[in-house]
Amino acid sequence: MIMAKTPPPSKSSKAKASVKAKVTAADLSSSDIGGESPEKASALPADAAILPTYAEAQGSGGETHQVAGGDIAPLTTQHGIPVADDQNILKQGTRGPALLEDAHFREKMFHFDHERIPERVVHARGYGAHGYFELTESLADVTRADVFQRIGERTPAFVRFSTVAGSKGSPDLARDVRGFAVKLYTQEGNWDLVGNNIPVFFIQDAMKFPDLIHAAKPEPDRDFPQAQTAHDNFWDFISLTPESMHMIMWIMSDRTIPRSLRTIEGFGVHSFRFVDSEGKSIFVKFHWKPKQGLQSVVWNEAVKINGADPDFHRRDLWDAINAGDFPEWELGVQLFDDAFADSFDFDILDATKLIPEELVPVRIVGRLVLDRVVDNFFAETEQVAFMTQNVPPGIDFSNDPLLQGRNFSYLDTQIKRLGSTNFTHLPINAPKCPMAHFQQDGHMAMRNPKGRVNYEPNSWGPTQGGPREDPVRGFTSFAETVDGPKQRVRSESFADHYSQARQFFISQAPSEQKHIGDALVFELSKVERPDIRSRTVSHLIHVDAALAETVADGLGIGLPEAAVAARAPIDDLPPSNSLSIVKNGPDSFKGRKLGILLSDGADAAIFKALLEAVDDEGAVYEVIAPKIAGVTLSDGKTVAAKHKIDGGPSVLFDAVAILVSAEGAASLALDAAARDFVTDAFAHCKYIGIGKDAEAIFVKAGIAEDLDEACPPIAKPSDAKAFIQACRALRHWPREAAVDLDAQ
Ligand code: HDE
Repeated sequence: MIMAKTPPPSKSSKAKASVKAKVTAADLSSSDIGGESPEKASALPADAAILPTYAEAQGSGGETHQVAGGDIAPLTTQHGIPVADDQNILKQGTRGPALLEDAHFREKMFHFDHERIPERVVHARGYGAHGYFELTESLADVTRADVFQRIGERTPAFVRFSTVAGSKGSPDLARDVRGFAVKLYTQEGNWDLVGNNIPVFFIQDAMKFPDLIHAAKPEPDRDFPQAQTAHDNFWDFISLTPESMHMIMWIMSDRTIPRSLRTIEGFGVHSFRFVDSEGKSIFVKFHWKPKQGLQSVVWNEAVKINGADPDFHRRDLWDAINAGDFPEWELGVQLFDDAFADSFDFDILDATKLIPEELVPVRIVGRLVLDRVVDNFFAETEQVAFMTQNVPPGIDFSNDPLLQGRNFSYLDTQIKRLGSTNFTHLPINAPKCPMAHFQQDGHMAMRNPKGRVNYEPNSWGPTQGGPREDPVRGFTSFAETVDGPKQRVRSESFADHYSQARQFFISQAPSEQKHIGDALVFELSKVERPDIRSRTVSHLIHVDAALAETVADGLGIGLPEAAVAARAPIDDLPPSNSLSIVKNGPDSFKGRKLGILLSDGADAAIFKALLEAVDDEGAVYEVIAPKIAGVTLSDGKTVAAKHKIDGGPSVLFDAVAILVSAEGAASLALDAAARDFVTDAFAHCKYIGIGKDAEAIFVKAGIAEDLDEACPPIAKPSDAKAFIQACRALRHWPREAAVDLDAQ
């Protein structure tokens, strides 16, 4: 690299540089720097040190960006030509115009200009990881799918979690459905189980999907609100689409504000088919059940997490996998036949309905473990292409009109998004089993068939003629007999819109029911048109009269007339425990995070005991302190902090402990961020361990009088274990009544 220097340095002037102040850019006008003109050069003070070259300055902090003939591979262009200078455009002289001849610059800039691809039209924000699926129970009796034959066999997997409505840069804790898309690279082709963390959907027929998504996304004239359904267009569509009521109960529940991607369930949603080697078929619904248990945050916490750490979920997954705490899910199947389908109160082809586990138990047949983060986000998570139509032999579709529509959409969307029909050549999308076909050419073809033959049938024989159909091993659709007139119609068997919404609501724990009411009031309070608010409530009356009253009251409106129901709801469906998060939480604090607020002089023995207890439980901790450099404990040892207090609010932790000296407490009591730390933890019903001198903070925060049994003292080291064990309950829901006016 050439950097013009003026005047040329003599040995003596270099020596002076070490003792005299250097001339900085601020001392010179920009036109002075690097100038060639001798007049300008002479304007420098006689004893001025020479500015270092760019390379010298870069090197002064440690590594330099240049190596001359060393061991490190040289930077090259995309065509492999070694690059000597990656800092400066090729120009005429030192201050002249750039030259078109600079192929390296053009290549670098053009490539940059093309870096973005269209984000997914839905599920734009996502995060993926690699792992494997291991079969624990053979399903050979009901399906010929290769992946379900051999117990103990592992199939490579890639999973992408996502939110639905927000754009790629939206925050993780938006109230939204989570996508749970699994690609299993089976030995008979890729199987994409493209599911959600909710077992039902908003609509029954794919025809309505563009309308649903238009209504949920930012309103088209103003392009807001981003990543939220709390606006007129969404609720207008919903209130005019009663089939969405069951899904509405789910999305207004805490399912849509999960604590972690590791603590969500996954569902295939639709009824699929298994087909055995004799062509016999049985229906199947797929479930992923997290070993970590279900867990969510509360709404006020979600709002604050979005500000404190918009990447909360992706960071959590990244950290857990890198720490070796591999998230795991069990794969469960609900199997049922035509006789069950005929006797069921609802249509098994209707994706707004689920089959309660009490009616058809979930049989656990395998486990999914995520044990490797991606090497490159774009190459893997962004370019992965899931398609519902990717099912290997032995798995088939039902006639669910939503699934049928999806099977059209996904291939089309990948071609648009990835820009070529050859997206299957990308390593993340390529099958890991043998593959042979005659599809060829197109943009970015990387794997065209070898040899002379690119068609079939051909007469080039078994060695040169290429692949052939295999009627035995090949995919064969289930030979279902279907009859009827061609028509656009919704089956009468899809007409009950409220019964399962009600069943979901009555299956919730009291705190969960309260959250559903709160969420409805919150969302509808953001809706500007009163008629949309009351039309929504008119549907809730069919779900649960008390819920409708709570919401009407929260909005300050009278109870409207009940909506006209397409079919009278069944109001005595029994509650189902599997529908509640609280009833399916973990029984340990494993994989959870404790935030420890420390000050100088905090009790070292208690701190040590707390870390041991956290470790014993399989949990993790982070230290928050007034300064990022950390604190000096009572034994004189220093502990580095992970967060300065205003960068590590308590919303980032599952539980908190306050270990401070009396002096530390007195000074932290004056700090708004420290007071928020404890008041938020309290308001979000978290467990709070209170070190012996911490009281002043709680007094100043105004909650000292309210502290309850979930705020135990940690006055001595032996208290630490009991505190961490108490944290297993995750939240102290009875406190909600004390911190929420609506609950009093
Ligand atoms: Fe999707 N959906 N969807 N969807 N969906 C997409 O495909 C679509 C539906 C789901 O991490 C798109 O690659 C239609 C239900 C997930 O890459 C698109 C209909 C369920 C993901 C598309 C549905 C899902 C998508 C956008 C109704 C749960 C993210 C980008 C007929 C069972 C996959 C893309 C990933 C993505 C279409 C309904 C789940 C446009 C037409 C129901 C998890 O093809």
